[in-house]
Amino acid sequence: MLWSLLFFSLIAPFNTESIQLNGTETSQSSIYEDDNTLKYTSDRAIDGDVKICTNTKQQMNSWWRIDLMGVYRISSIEIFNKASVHSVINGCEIYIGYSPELNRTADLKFETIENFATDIWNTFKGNGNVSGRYITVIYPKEEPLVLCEVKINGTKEESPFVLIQENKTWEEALSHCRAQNMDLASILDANTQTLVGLEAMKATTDFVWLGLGHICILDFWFWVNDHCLTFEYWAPESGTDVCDVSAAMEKNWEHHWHKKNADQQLNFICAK
Ligand SMILES: *[C@@H]1O[C@H](CO)[C@@H](O)[C@H](O)[C@H]1NC(C)=O
Ligand SMILES: *[C@@H]1O[C@H](CO)[C@@H](O)[C@H](O)[C@H]1NC(C)=O
Ligand SMILES: *[C@@H]1O[C@H](CO)[C@@H](O)[C@H](O)[C@H]1NC(C)=O
Ligand SMILES: *[C@@H]1O[C@H](CO)[C@@H](O)[C@H](O)[C@H]1NC(C)=O
Ligand SMILES: *[C@@H]1O[C@H](CO)[C@@H](O)[C@H](O)[C@H]1NC(C)=O
Ligand SMILES: [Ca+2]
Repeated sequence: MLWSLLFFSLIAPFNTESIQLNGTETSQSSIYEDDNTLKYTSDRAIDGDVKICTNTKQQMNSWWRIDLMGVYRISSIEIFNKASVHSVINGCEIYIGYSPELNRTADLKFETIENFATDIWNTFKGNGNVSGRYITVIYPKEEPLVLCEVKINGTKEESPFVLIQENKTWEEALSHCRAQNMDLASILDANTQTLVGLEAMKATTDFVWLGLGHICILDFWFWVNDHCLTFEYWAPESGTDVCDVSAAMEKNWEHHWHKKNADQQLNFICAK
């Protein structure tokens, strides 16, 4: 009994799980097509078969990317390539981040691939403490990128946000959250922006209310829970400030914020 307690307390900090990749989305810079018109698409890196591979065209900065559909702290990334032409991928860089756009400046580098060996699993551990939603493998050379199979371990970050699939004005939405001891969601950084975005994807309306209100006469934006507006993610064409607007996040893709008439009836996101 004591021994097992000791055992678990010793291994607990290093506990990680293999991430289920079947609900994720992959993409890559281009798709190589062979003489039989077989397309070497990005999903072939997570199909469970080490003999079936992705392959981009030969180009500078070829990349492969996975959207984990959640925020994870990544503890290891394993890559298997069967021996064949272009299968040694030394020099590739692995990035982890929150940016829906491919942007190496915004992302954190996990590791640069070195000493890559074919026909075995190559394990990359980074520094064991990098979080994000997107993992990108970039080849900063003029080479095609080949990946036969990728496995990822990490810990999923619990989200404090919950989408309410009811259509309400901004004021009604705020009351609804508060009646349940919650508040309309505040976004303070790229991490919370991503967690809120993941909830917004489930909405039945094209936009969802955030806890970001506007005082017209002062032209002042405020989070309903009094946090300072330090991080901003307005759509480029979100418009000039007019009266009676509040901020809503777009359901799709980049999850930019828009200024919407506060009387519109939208789904909304509460924070626990
Ligand atoms: C990933 O996690 C699985 C358990 O889910 C474990 O068996 C495997 O050894 C882990 N891989 C690494 C590289 O730590
Ligand atoms: C992924 O696979 C697991 C186990 O086979 C299953 O429980 C889960 O529902 C699947 N998820 C998706 C999004 O398909
Ligand atoms: C990439 O990210 C950096 C840092 O977040 C940002 O300043 C820059 O505008 C981004 N570039 C693009 C093209 O989005
Ligand atoms: C991981 O990083 C976060 C934020 O960057 C930091 O707060 C935390 O202490 C780090 N944890 C470990 C175990 O290094
Ligand atoms: C909310 O509005 C959307 C879009 O107009 C609609 O599809 C959905 O059924 C509405 N939901 C409810 C609960 O009324
Ligand atoms: Ca495969």
